[in-house]
Amino acid sequence: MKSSKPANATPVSFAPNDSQRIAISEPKEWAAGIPAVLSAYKNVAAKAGPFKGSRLLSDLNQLEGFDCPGCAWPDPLHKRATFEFCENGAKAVADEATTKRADAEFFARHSISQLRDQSDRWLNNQGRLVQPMWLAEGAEYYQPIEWEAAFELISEQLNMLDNPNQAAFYTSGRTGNEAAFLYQLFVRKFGTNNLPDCSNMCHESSGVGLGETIGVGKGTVSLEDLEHAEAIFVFGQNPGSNHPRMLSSLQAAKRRGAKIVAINPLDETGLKRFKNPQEASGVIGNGTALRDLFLPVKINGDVALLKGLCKVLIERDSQHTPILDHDFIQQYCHGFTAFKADLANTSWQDIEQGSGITRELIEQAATIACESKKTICCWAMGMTQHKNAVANIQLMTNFLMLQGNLGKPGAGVCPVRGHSNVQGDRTMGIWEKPNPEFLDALEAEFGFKAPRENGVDAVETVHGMQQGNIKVLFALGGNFFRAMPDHQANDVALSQCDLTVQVSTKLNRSHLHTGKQALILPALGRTEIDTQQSGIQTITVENSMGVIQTSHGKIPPASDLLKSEVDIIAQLAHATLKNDELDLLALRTDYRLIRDHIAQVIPGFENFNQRIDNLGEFVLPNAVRDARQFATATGKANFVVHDIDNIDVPKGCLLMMTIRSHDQFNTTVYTNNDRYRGIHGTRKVLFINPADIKALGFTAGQQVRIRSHWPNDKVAMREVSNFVLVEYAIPLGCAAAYYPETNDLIPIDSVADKSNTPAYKSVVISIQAV
Ligand SMILES: Nc1nc2c(c(=O)[nH]1)N[C@H]1C(S)=C(S)[C@@H](COP(=O)(O)OP(=O)(O)OC[C@H]3O[C@@H](n4cnc5c(=O)[nH]c(N)nc54)[C@H](O)[C@@H]3O)O[C@H]1N2
Ligand SMILES: Nc1nc2c(c(=O)[nH]1)N[C@H]1C(S)=C(S)[C@@H](COP(=O)(O)OP(=O)(O)OC[C@H]3O[C@@H](n4cnc5c(=O)[nH]c(N)nc54)[C@H](O)[C@@H]3O)O[C@H]1N2
Ligand SMILES: [Mo]
Repeated sequence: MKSSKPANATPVSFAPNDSQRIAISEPKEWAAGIPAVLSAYKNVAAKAGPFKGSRLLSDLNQLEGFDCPGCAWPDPLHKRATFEFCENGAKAVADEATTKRADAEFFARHSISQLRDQSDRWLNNQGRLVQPMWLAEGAEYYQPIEWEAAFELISEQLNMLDNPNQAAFYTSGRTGNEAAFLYQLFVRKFGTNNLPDCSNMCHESSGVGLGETIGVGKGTVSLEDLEHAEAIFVFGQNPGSNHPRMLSSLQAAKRRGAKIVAINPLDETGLKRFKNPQEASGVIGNGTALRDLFLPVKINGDVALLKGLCKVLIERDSQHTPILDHDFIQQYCHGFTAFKADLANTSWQDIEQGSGITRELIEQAATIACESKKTICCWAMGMTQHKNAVANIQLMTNFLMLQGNLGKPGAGVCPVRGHSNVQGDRTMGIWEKPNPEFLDALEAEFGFKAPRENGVDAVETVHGMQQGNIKVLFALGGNFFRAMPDHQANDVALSQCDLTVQVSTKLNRSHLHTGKQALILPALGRTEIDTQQSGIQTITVENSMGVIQTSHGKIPPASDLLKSEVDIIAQLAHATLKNDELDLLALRTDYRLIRDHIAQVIPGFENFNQRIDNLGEFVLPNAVRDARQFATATGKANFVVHDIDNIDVPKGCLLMMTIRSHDQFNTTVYTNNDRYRGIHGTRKVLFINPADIKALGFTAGQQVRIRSHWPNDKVAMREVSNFVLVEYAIPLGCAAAYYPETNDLIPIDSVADKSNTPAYKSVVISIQAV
């Protein structure tokens, strides 16, 4: 059954063809409504079966149910509607609760190279992983392995390393707080801070940017604030697909008279009009118009746009009509004079050219800000995944600071997080750059010396593997290979590792691009009942607005062989840290014991168990929101000067962003459709302005190759093929394609300044005929 596999012998297919009957239609004018409800029920019924399916939906996001494994959008505090879920949450749940199984027999039938030729959709559709699998060195097929043997193999490889920094421990954002805390404790006891996570690819720029400007790397608003705001600016976000429940909050704000401004190269359907499926009028009526103003900013044009907005606010401010909050600026801010001087020196020509938005439109947006006493900026990946992403975040914060829109009801910053517990994992210490106070508290609680040297982030992990400095990659969830840019670099890097381990629920491409040996360890999902020695366990998560909530699995596990993430980490720690006096195995018997430790180590978690026993959820403190305290170097909220530094796009090239469709969760592709954008049957499309199609000498519907260009690229040519040109309302010179099919076009070194986040949304491309 086995054959030898020299690294990279087979041509690697990074975007296998998976197109069905392709149909392209006009983008939709409204989101949700009946089609969303039907889609939710159809998905759970088809994958989990009608009985289990409706049970799942009735437990989803309920106080006694489980937290949605989809996005991190919050639930209303201490109250829930009967149906507190969205279409895409239902898809995430259905996908986990599928009745299909990728078992040992499946792996015996499919070699690694055969599986590589399959699409992400096909891989995910094979069902739940149900037993530990091992890929021996040189083998073409995975084979079953006992849990004990798997832990022994990992501990043996870890203990063979010259030093602990030769291992990296990745986390994706579905991991609950208890598992995350235990994991970082194990990793630090093992002796490294090499804890890269999906945050490095996601909101890292927000954390870095906000840390410098306001001293808190998290958002400062609650759900209530959002619903009471007078103006909401939504930058670089597509909530209709990625945070559908946010539309209900926007609707509530609108009904109270708020104005909404959408800043996006695409006029996303979800921000146009919303038919709330919870309401009768949402089913039969016309729904609620959401955005009042749409600014079709050029990709990467937000710095220029924000400078324009701030410039108008300052120019319009006078004694007669005060626009700025001078008391706030005086008392709480630093650097205003330099910021004001920089804006005075920034010409309208540069602003218009850099943003692609006319002064007139920027003035209109500024008027909405001027008329509002409570403004919120929301944002997601459209702001964080560019070279100048940190500047984007800081200028949004500065824009709010001008009018004192921080630390008061109805106002503030709202970075909308991705994975359901990505924010919580960071709070629990999943961070390659831990702060000293955290490590001090960890040492005091557990009586050991924690490593103090910073570890590697996700991009540095690839570099480390490339250079042979990292030899073991352990991944708690996620799809590291596929989610990262530059598959060519990443494939070679991974193949040089001695061992790669994936703790997973579903089959994905990271199981196919591995180290010399590889393991798949199947884990319980969020929806499943987690039984340990002391009984059924509860876990906790932190949503995008700093609320800690409980989650209780409700359905029987997909297999008796599955282990919880807590159990897996405890057993791995036990096997690896052989003479450790702390009994990590004891902690898995009752997750309350882990929470007692968290309460001792992490500020804001005092009396953790009692508080969740009483109310099921509580709000973490936030110095900016609660007390207008800014833990920055100056002790104040900082205005920061940034130049307009647009990406240089050569003539004949376009700037491409990589985005999500309505039917995927990150690298998990459910179908080849993107209902709101009018795409059916394929993911290999390039959205492009009709005038650009013409100017470049192509025709709509034509199949093309996409090539990327980056001056410092070490790879001679990057190309993906058979993409269909789709005419779309997108600014001239811009294009969009889906992630992850286009990830190989992005060089590993093309990253954001300071945050090191891959610049997934600033890719210079050219198109060629096939
Ligand atoms: N159903 C579903 N839900 C999800 C996910 C999923 O894949 N599926 N993923 C989860 C995760 S991990 C995350 S991080 C979030 C992602 O949520 P989003 O950030 O909404 O996801 P993207 O599709 O990356 O969308 C980015 C948006 O930014 C815009 N954009 C791109 N470049 C620019 C720019 O330069 N300027 C401006 N102003 N806009 C720009 C794009 O047009 C697009 O509307 O969603 C989370 N929720
Ligand atoms: N080009 C491009 N690339 C991007 C982005 C982009 O916008 N453009 N976005 C980036 C962003 S924002 C993010 S967050 C990353 C996402 O990066 P990741 O978080 O690494 O990727 P996911 O696709 O969310 O991971 C999916 C896998 O997680 C596993 N899984 C699901 N649930 C569980 C669970 O409960 N437990 C365990 N152990 N495993 C589970 C399943 O096996 C599934 O196949 O991708 C990044 N990559
Ligand atoms: Mo994300």
